[in-house]
Amino acid sequence: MRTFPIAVFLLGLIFTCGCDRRQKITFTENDISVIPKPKELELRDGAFVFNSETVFVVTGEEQGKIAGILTRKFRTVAGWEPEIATSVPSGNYVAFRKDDSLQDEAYKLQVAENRIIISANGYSGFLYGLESLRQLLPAEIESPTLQKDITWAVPAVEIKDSPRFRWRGLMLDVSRHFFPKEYVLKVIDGLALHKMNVLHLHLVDDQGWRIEIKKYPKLTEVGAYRVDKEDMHWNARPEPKPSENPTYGGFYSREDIKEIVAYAKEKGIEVVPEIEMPAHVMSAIAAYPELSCKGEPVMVPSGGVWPITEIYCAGKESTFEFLENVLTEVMDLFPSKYIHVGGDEATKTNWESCPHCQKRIKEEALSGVEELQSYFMKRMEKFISSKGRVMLGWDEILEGGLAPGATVMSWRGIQGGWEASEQGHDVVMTPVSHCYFDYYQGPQDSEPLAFGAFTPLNKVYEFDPVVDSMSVKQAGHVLGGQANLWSEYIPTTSHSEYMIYPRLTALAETVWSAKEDRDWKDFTSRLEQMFKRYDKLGINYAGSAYTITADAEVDKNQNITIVLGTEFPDTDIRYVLNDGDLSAARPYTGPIAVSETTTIKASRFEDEKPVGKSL
Ligand code: TNX
Repeated sequence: MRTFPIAVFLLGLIFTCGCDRRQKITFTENDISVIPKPKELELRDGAFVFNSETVFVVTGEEQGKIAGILTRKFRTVAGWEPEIATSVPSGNYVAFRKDDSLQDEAYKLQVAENRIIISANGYSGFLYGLESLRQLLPAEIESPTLQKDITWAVPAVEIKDSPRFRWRGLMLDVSRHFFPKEYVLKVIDGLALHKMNVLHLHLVDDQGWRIEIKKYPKLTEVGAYRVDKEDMHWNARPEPKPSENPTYGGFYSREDIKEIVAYAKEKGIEVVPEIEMPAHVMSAIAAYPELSCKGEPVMVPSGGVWPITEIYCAGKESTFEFLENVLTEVMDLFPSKYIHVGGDEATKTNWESCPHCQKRIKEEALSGVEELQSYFMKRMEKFISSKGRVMLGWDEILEGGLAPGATVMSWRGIQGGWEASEQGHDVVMTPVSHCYFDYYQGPQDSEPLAFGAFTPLNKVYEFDPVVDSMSVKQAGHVLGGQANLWSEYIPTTSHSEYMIYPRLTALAETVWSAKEDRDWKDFTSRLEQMFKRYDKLGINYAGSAYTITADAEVDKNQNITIVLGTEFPDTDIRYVLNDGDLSAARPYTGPIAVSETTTIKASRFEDEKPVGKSL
């Protein structure tokens, strides 16, 4: 990575050459804030300026689709739309060039004053080249309305870029709370902006079955709805009574799923379905009680259930027949290489006392219920791999022996991923320590209710899917990383966005960019530019990283000082003591000494004005 002078020169119009577009505009590196950070970026002199005469030159329908993503934006914000053509004009064009020497997903973006060339070996590379180009344009390109007096200039650069990991994912739990299809499509747009390429949909859990299955209509008729107890804390919701009406919920029809999958594909994203088993399935058992050991009726729970004992029976053949039928329909709808079958958090007390399960243990010469779960998962793995797909499961699938072709998603920490990779299996790292976006991202008293643990932005930025203690061989099995957004405490789409952004921005950089390029200060300054894009895109991101925190420090002489800070370096914090007014605030330059009861009022300032939450 080269460094460039920091001073900002915007020389504006130095010369105009007959046509409007040959303006001389000079950018500096500070004007460039692409996230995730490209591998190599060289700033050149000058700029390319888009105008109504600009042409996108494509070969074939796929490139046309990619070009359309940006040309449509110009239609909205500029009132004109660059033409998409197949022949190269003399200048003022963006051309896609196939370059088979580049690896999958890699791209080269060359911006010169008279033309832009995006080179790649295929769809994803072209798409990522375009996404980088989009981030080089003024943030107004993201606006939903016509923008006046904007010069659509892009700095002359040469970018050579490719991802560090091939799995760059986000999981949405659409079971604990259901989110409409339109929101899922919006999340896909957000993922594409960050060059993420996997959307994992957690479609099944105790509190709701969210995908239409033709052969088992009750899964959604019954399993998709619960008694509405949304006014109560998730873990304080009483068991529903048969007299109560299940009205709260929803599901994706087959048509919805097809639309989501197709939309995601256009944005370079694979949608990986998760069909949980053998636990987290009370919604299915509510629909078809015979799937459990006891076969007794249950209702879809309205909130938390712990421990999870109401699970599929692993003894009856009919359970496997059901699951194979369900997975067959799921695989018809999702072309993804990976099919996630959950496997987590099964409490197997019912298996201990179930005659069917005990018979199975005996017949298969298994050591007990742990190995019975392993039998269960191995059977599913055989079925899934017979269809040419790869089974993926949470790290519990290691217990009692891992199925031969399985890939492991390591969530309880890194240990599962470590072990599975040592056994020669591929892994996706999603440790709770860095990747759980249902955890708090700021001080609890200034945040909406969340799962009671803490994953601030800077913690996410420290994530590394490869652990130091892994051998080179193990590291080779790490496909990448993923954030998980469990939705027990997230009832609305705007709240969901709040939990995703900007932590997704940090995660995207950890799974795309080179590890040695990680630089918190540089990241936060680029992030501030990204916030402008989020504003225009109507994304409800969290400003939690700006929240001012106060820590008291006591030295050995009992002197007390108060340290103020935010997650952002160089924040302009100002404060007043006791009853002072913020308009008279003085800049915070270091720890504040206090010797008696003192009230400190502090705020972040921008352009001499207090912004965000004050403390
Ligand atoms: C653990 S991660 C779970 C989920 C919860 C989550 C809450 C995993 C495989 N299981 O069922 O929603 O914790 O953070």
